[in-house]
Amino acid sequence: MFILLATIGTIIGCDGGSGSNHEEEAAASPTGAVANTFVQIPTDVGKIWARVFYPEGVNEYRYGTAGPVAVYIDGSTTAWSLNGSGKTSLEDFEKVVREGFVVITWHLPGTTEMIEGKTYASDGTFDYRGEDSIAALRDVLKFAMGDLSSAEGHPLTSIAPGADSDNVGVIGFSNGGNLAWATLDQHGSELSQLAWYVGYETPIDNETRGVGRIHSDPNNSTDGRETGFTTDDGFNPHAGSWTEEEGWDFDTAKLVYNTTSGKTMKFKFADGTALTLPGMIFFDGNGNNYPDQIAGSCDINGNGKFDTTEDFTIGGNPVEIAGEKKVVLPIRVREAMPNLPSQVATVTETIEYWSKREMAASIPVAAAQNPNLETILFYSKLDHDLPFFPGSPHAHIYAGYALHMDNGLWVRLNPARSYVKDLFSKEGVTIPETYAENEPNLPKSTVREVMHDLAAPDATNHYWLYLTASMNELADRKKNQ
Ligand SMILES: [Ca+2]
Ligand SMILES: [Ca+2]
Ligand SMILES: [Ca+2]
Repeated sequence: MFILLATIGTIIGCDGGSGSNHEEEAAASPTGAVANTFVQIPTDVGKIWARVFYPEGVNEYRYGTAGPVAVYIDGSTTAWSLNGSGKTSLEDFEKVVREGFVVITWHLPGTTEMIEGKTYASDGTFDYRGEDSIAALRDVLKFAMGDLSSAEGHPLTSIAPGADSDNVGVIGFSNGGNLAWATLDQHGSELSQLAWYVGYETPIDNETRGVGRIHSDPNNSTDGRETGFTTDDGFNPHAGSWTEEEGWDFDTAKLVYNTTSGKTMKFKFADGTALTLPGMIFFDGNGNNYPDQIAGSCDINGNGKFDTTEDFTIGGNPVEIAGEKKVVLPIRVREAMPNLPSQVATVTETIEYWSKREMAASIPVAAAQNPNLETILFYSKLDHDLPFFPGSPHAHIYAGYALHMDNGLWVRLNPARSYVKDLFSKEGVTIPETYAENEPNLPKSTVREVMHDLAAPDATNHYWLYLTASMNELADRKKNQ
């Protein structure tokens, strides 16, 4: 099966981005020109298309004739484009290259798209970021680290001569972070040269997702929960609690699967097809065993949030298991609901699915194989994906931080202020005064209760600047070791 992506926009290409700031910025390097090329990487699951962005001039790398390499992994559960995606544009990559990096983006197996009239089809079968995607990423990383040449027999340095195989890192963009860590878990011994990891608000495990989703906010223009943000009201009032020790705990008796309402659940698959399941799965706030909604929303009283007296519907992830299209729920939800249709993954299938798709379980294994890996976990007060459990602010960031600390990895919550300031000033933006400088490797007990205070201000418009600052800091640390 191939995944067809629409052609998106125009290639920004070698002539760089737009805006006067970029012209002035060129003073830092002779031209700041960015080149890019498409390349096929031979992997265990066939040839995978990748696209390499690099400085056009041989002396324009971060450290003169040499510079770090960043491998990008996009978020969501589906495929992404070599031409940029919703939250990451080619211009974002080009800004990173102007900091002296080589950036590699790539295709999941079974992904096909057309860019400027040419078709790019990665071999293999799209597997919703499972075993084949993990194998493909391993080999893309080996290409980045100079251990593997392209399908045409060319090493990365034949494209980008300054690519430093000792200074290679990964950008785990949102759910992309889970694929990164699953790969380091399964293939860490082959990837122990990987120097650094930058994460962007990755949902660390299936349990923290029980809190709801930002995109479920019933009204993006009102601040229903009075948090200071208008878009974080997709909070599940029946979520219960999350703790580092106990994980997710909630009242399972509130979970209901009702098939008599005439309502259905629709799930979209990567090949464009949809699976419609009869009935609805939901937390039953008012205890009537019926999914109460008005115009498709559980916000019955229209106050812009989901109240404990209102219902809250549960979504799932689409996947194919042994050729069958299925929907996967959070493990504890699935365990609490034995009588679901056959299109919902069984408990065993659910556990198997998540074992390859959440970084919580992978960090200890990965850390043991690569104890020198250094990480910056970037997050802001307004998380782009998940609200947080009351009493456990930004639990899914904290959980990742805690696992780094527990397993002896160097880790920092958000980049150093100096790196942020540098990039913001290049863009003509003032660094927010409230930006917190968090020392690396702060004890867990120091950060646990104050994760919200330590978070960057709302980064809606600047997340790529923060990510680039994080990459600059980690690459420089590696260079200076
Ligand atoms: Ca809202
Ligand atoms: Ca109800
Ligand atoms: Ca409400």
